[in-house]
Amino acid sequence: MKNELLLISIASDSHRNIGCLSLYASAVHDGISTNLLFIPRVAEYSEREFAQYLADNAFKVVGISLTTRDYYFARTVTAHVRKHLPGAHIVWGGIHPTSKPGECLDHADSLCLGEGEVFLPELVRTLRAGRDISRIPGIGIRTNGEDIINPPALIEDLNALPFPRFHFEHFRVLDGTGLHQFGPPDYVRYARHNGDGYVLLTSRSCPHRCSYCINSFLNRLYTNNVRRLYRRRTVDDTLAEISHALATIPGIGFINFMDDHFLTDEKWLVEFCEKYRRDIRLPFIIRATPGTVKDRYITRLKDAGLQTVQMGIQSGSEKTHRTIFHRSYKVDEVLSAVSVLKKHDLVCMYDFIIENDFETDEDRDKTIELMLRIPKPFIANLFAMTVFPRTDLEAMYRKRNMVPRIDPYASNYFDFSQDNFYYQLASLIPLIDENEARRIFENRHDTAVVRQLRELYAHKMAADS
Ligand code: B12
Repeated sequence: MKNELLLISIASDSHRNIGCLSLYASAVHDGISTNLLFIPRVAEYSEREFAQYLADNAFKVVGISLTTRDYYFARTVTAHVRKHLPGAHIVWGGIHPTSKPGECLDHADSLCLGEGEVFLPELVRTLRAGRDISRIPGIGIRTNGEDIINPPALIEDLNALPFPRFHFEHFRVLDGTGLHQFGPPDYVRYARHNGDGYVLLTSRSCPHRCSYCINSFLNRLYTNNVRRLYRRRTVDDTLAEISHALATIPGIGFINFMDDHFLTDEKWLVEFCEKYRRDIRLPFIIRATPGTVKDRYITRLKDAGLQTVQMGIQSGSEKTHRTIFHRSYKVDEVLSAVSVLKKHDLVCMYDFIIENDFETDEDRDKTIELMLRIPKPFIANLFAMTVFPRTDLEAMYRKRNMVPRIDPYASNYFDFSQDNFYYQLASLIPLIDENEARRIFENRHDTAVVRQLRELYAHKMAADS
């Protein structure tokens, strides 16, 4: 059947929707005629163009992928599908429907909780055959006012999944220039910060459950029905995906591994470095956690092409790590990791959660003290704490009757109170002279110094814009 399924990604400014791309590959592998539509900029969305596209194609099933910040726009798109393609079955999937099925069932005909590569082809086949969809693992539906939510099944062997494919002829993008075929220029335009990079994952889930991360919820969601939550693809499967991408997408300049923990398994790393160096040879980016950065790993990875490491440091307060974040990092561990990365002359990006309602100024001082000890150059990614639905952090807020300042449905991690002393100083530490930064920090109770910091920060903001 032609044009049976339409998948819609509304991730802002991004075609790097790994989930959607993987679903597309699985549906096509299953013989389902599928189109993938990117709507990367809400402000450029046009109902008229979208309606025309729906009328031209008459899809039977429309799948929308959403995170929490996409919820309101997903509702708009869904309402337009209902209006312009009334017979279509609308299924929502992604982290938001997985964590908040109730409110999503107010809008979608069905939901996919958890991973969708097995679910989606099964849903399409079941609908095609006119059979009952209510027994599909991981489905959420509402019948007669009652929500049926089936426990999701986890995909045990990631290598068995077909890897993402950029079938440009079946990809569309709807933006300010209208609805058109997705082409290589869109690949670069909607790459967020990644330009000509190719983004992928070698693993899924996470052995840790940091309170602010969605894995603190997902680990609970799957606990009862899986043997092993953290799964990693083989090196060969990973490299086959990269080789395929390089053969299909023109001009890829680097590879961006999005795994939270790239450095988990030494045997895997040794094989990876050998084969990546031999077969791919492009610069690459990884993410790591302080406890896993070891000189012998980084030496090999550097030799294979490692260029950038992003690492979540988050706070300089061990108390915050232990009692709020539920991750057991020691300052010494962080300092040892940053010195290894410095030694190998890598581009270093460190994440810090600067605005945190549970911290005292004493904790915040510790973060600044730690930042002052990190060898430069480094890029500081500063975040204000965002509390996502169903995370352990959300439970902590609820327990203490506290309301987070940032709305995860609307804002983002960068939405700071601009007059925040710690945020201003932390933004400047990587950029200004160390003694100057130290002087400001040590005189932080002096109003003239605070004023001076504000001016320096305003100057930086003006330069950035
Ligand atoms: C890679 C990644 C990114 C990448 C790519 C994002 C993307 N859209 O794919 C980049 C760097 C661009 C990114 C950016 C951001 N991210 Co991000 N990101 C991740 C990360 C680490 C992995 C996501 C992933 O690819 N998973 C693997 C795929 C296979 O899983 P999946 O996406 O969930 O999709 C599967 C299922 O959900 C389901 N499914 C998904 N969609 C659909 C649709 C249908 C129809 C069906 C049936 C099924 C289905 O099937 C898929 C395949 O199994 C997650 C953490 C995590 N563990 O998920 C955070 C995460 C998704 N990101 C998050 C956030 C907040 C952001 C940012 C807002 C950060 C910021 N301030 O800029 C931006 C927003 C990006 C955007 N526009 O969407 C949060 C979202 C929390 C929430 N409740 O919304 C997460 C969960 C991290 C966290 N804090 O815990 N991110």
